[in-house]
Amino acid sequence: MSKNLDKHIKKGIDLGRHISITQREHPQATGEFSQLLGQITLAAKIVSREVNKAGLGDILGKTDDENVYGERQARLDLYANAIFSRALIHNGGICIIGSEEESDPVRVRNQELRGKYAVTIDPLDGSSNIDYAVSIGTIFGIYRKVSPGGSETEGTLEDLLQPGRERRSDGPFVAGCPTMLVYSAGVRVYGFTLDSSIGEFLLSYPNIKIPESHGYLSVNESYFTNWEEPVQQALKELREMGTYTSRYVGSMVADFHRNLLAGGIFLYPPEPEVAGKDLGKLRLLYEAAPMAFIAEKAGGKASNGYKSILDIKPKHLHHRTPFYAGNKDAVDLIERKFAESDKTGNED
Ligand code: AFP
Repeated sequence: MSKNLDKHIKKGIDLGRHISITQREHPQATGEFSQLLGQITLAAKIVSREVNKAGLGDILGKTDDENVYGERQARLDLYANAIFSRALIHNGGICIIGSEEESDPVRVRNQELRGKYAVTIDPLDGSSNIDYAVSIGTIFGIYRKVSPGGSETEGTLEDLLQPGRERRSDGPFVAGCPTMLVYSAGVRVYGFTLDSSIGEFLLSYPNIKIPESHGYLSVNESYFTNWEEPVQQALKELREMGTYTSRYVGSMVADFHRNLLAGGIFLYPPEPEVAGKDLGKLRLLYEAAPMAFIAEKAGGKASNGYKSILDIKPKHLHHRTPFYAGNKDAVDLIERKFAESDKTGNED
């Protein structure tokens, strides 16, 4: 960001104005990316409104449907998926969406609506917490279309199965108290807080940097005995350092967001002997890669124990990965423990 533009990025400016100022950094920009972010913001506001009044209507609870992972879908999951899909398809300038709630990608068939971006989305992460007034949120990721034909042609799987490093922008939106939207377009990480009285996201964190060497250890410790030794040892050492303490919500957007601001590490290790969890639980495309992008842009790190999450090329839409993200020193320690162990590594 040039110094000249920098002076306009002050706390309190609204997201729309922020997007238009930062767009001036890119003289070649056509405004399509800004339009896409605008649509994501609009959908985030609608979902936030629904999440905050959940309980009052009939939107709580589970449906009889299951997603592709065999998890029962919550009503609010499906609602959020529908709101984001509609906002993105109709006015987002995208060619394809990969959603955690859909087994197949959704292609934009209408050429007039189609644009040069591909989006991945977990419409409501932490949805098993919906009924308990715990913060939940959306995780989105934006790639440029790489399949041939530009916006003349429909998006393909190739547009979605790109390593995280190719991402154009990522962010979580956390619907809680307060509701926040965090995003990075590749340089800084910005945080906006929703002022519900005026319905605008206002800049509250102009340049988020994850603190170093202290904070929270966020992991579901009930699986401890299922983890590999390097993870167990690293956690033991982190605890012994005395600068880390434990906090786990069980809603990654909330855990990760707290650690981004206060420091710490979020872990979802593999459980090699547990069916379906040999690579952990988190999905590379929808959960791990967008959070890794934010972690790295905020000066932290995200790894699968062996290499950066951003360097893993997804094998398929629902590829899972072990995930360790947060303070650089804590993630380095985990990588070191794996490197010292005699494991050959679960490369990806
Ligand atoms: P849900 O969206 O099904 O609630 O899953 C949330 C999540 O992917 C992530 O947000 C949590 O950190 C993690 O699962 C919690 O998993 P455990 O219940 O195994 O700790």
